[in-house]
Amino acid sequence: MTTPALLPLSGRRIPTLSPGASSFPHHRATLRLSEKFILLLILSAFITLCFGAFFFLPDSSKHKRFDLGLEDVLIPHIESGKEGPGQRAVLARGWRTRPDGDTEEEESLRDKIRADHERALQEAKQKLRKSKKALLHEIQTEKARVAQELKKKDVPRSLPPVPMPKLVGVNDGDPGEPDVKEKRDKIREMMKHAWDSYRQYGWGHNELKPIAKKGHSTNIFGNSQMGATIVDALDTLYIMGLHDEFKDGQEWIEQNLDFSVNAEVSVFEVNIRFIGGLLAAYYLSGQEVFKAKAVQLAEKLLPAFNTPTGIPWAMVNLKSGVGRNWGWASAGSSILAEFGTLHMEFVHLTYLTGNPAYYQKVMHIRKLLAKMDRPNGLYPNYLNPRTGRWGQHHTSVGGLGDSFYEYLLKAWLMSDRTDAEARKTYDDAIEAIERHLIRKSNGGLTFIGEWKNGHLERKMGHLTCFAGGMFALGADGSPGDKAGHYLQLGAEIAHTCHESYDRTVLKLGPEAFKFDSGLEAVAVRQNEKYYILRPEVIETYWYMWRFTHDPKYRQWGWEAAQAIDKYCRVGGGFSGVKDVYSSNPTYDDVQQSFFLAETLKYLYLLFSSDELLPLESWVFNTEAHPLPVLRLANATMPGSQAKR
Ligand code: DMJ
Repeated sequence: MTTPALLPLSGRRIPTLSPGASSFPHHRATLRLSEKFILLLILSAFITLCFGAFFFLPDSSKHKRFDLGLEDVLIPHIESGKEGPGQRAVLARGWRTRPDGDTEEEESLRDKIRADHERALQEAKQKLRKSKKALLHEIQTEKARVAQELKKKDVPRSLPPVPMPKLVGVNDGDPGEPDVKEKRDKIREMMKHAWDSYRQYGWGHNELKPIAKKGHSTNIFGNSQMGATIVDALDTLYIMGLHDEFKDGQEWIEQNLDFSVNAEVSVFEVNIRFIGGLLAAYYLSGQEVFKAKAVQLAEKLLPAFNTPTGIPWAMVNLKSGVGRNWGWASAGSSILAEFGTLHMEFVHLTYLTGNPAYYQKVMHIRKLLAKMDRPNGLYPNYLNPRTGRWGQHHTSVGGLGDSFYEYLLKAWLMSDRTDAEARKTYDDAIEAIERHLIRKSNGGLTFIGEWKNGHLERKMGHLTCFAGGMFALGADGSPGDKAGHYLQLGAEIAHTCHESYDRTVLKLGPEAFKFDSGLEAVAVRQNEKYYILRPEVIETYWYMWRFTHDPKYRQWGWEAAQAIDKYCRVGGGFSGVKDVYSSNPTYDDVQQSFFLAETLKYLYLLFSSDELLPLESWVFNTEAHPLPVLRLANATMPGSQAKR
């Protein structure tokens, strides 16, 4: 269209001008210039018009589609005499094409477009008048606003209100007798030292290096800095009445605990320490923030269950949701004590949120295990989440197996003893364990060994010592007339584990001890002689104390507390020791978060009255976080049809 209009400007027509033109070359040239100028003006006016028409005229094709769409929806109803919902309003607004092809709405649409253009132009002009500094400031403010919005999206929707279970026994637990009170005060002082040191040197880090006086973390938390010690310690602080410290921890959680981190964490550890810790803090204090954070974190763990079998991966990346298993685990397996230690927390999550997903995930695991063959009735520690087959046939009530059995029993207790399936599974498993793994040493010590490919290894781990408490806790409700038997078994394990402490120089227990070749409850290998502030032996003392009130359990607990204070206490907190048989121990320089969550809590409870957190109303998760019994006798959990 433009090309023909430009042709006259070329030199080809100039020779055809009037004869006089040659005698007035300059004038002729002037005339030609004015001519060009006028043509140029006309041309630009024409182009402007075209552009104007292009931008300002409404897109009739869109209108056609819109009309068609509405008619498609409405006309069948009109013709059939049935008016669709809202149809009258649509017709009244006149969204039909008039015969002249123009509607009032089209006109008003055009006006609106014009007005919008005008406003945008004005805004742009105003912006350009501003200084560079003011513009930069505006951009920053806008960026901050968007970031804030995005953050808000991460906060879970407000959760449905649920009836709070009746909380019994959240009190001071004053033991009465002054000498017991004095011991309890000492434990509280130890907690203060551990907490204050972490507060000063490791705040916000997962754990503390009490000698180097700086933060510490292990691979179970990936490269995150999620304040594991704060979350793990909260309920202990609360129970001990350390309310300023509790508030301090709460504030940190409110302001800093963020799970949108690119970190690959252990699903099990994060569940028992973080979710368990947050839920317990929520129930004890009633502060909503803990519940909200627990749910936020739980949502981040759910992708770990996306495996062919629904058996979760051991680790999950909190940001990407990608899961995998530990490289050292038999043939890419998941670990029994890891995928089998989710039930308590996940049932509470469903209870608190009304979201059946958590309950369904753990019930699916239970159903799947129930269908599998078990060698000698025993559960191997390894299960491949891709194939659903057992890995190496290695069974343990210590590391890799322990809390799986614990959670079967506690699922039953937590359900107000209604989850009969859990109780039966526990009873069957314990029966097989007694038959194949529990023996008496030549010196008369009852121990729990490990089953490895058809033979019994006569070695017991510090971790296994928790089982004394478990047997005592499960005694009431055991099949037949075996309550006395299991209480006795608990007492025997407590005694054996006490021996493992008593036979060392430091009066602290080794990581593993043997019952072989004349050895009784002592460690042999150098790398089994360490004590890393673990709770299991003290945990068993506490359960045994609650069920028997035999004073020896308080006595043994006090011996352990004194040994910890004497040999593990350093300027910057408490440290593990590398050799409990050496009078001159070296430190491992780690203050484990479970020392505050479990070891000190069980000691404190040991020197408190039974009215503090009674076992009829509270069930402690495997990290010693108390969760209330859910008395749902006539109710069913949302989604109680287990599915993935
Ligand atoms: C804790 O994290 C838990 O008790 C877990 O079940 C096993 N071991 C550590 C403490 O030893």
